[in-house]
Amino acid sequence: MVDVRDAAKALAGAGRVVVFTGAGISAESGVPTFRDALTGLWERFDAQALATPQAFEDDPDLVWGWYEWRRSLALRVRPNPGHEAVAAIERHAPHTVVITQNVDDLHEQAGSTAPIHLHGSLFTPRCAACSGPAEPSRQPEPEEGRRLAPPRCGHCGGPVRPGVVWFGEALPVEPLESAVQAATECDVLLTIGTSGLVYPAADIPVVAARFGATVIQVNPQPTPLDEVAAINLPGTAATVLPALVEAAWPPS
Ligand code: BV8
Ligand code: ZN
Repeated sequence: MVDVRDAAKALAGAGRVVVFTGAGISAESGVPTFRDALTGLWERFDAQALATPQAFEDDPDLVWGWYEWRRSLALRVRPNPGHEAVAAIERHAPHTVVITQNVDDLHEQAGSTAPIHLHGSLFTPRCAACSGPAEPSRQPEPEEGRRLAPPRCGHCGGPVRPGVVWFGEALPVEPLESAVQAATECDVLLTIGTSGLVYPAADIPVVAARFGATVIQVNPQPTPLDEVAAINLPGTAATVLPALVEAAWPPS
């Protein structure tokens, strides 16, 4: 088991905490990461190529079908002990801000109050033409996935698109500003399950370190954030995080 004592000491002593997460925290719930090869209808595609305005323009049914498959999967899976530990940190350390790159709602399902979604959500579709909100479907999608024509906007008839940030698109201003603000003010930043390769999100742990925070990384693999982190915990979210919380706040 990874030695979490130093990390637990830093966490228990922190006034302000930021928890920054990527796809790795949802891996043990059964949600593929962006590093994992795609399956089914999309196996011959690269996630980074599909998650673009160009791909949606070229083949809207393929891309809409992919996001509906991911939404349906997110509805089927459950938060894991990693997500639950993050919610526990919020209870023990009231000045905690959760910032995620994930578009699933597993942090919310685990009890996290208001995680900042830097890259949007699978549950907030909108019109690609007038940006009017659209109702997310609750229908299950077939396991192997399918092409699916995007619904039409009830207001202008335009195609509905996923409420996520695609590569080449600017991040929504307010969430990004709140995330950067929290990073400049925190004493400890926990970065969990991210490869730290996608910008500007990957700058968040760097900003925190630059403003004097202790950065703690939880990841079974090395990443470019190894250099930024004062403490590296080489393990999985669902195994390391519960141990870290128990060491930081031993049950009385
Ligand atoms: C923009 C939503 C400009 C959609 C996503 C600077 C340098 C280089 C390139 C750029 C740069 N600035 C901008 C760019 C371009 C680009 C970018 O960063 N490209 C990279 C790839 C080189 N950035 C953009 O395009 C951004 N927009 O720059 O706009 C602009 C400005 C003004 C006006 C117009 C335009 C937009 C980026 C957001 C794209 N959308 N998601 C969707 O989900 O479909 S990004 C998406 O990929 C995720 O949200 C996430 O951010 C990223 C995947 O990364 P991770 O979450 O880290 O996951 P990954 O699979 O990579 O790694 C998993 C990790 O977990 C691994 O390390 C693994 O070891 C670990 N792990 C595995 N199992 C476990 C585990 N850890 C713990 N426990 C486990 N069990
Ligand atoms: Zn519209």
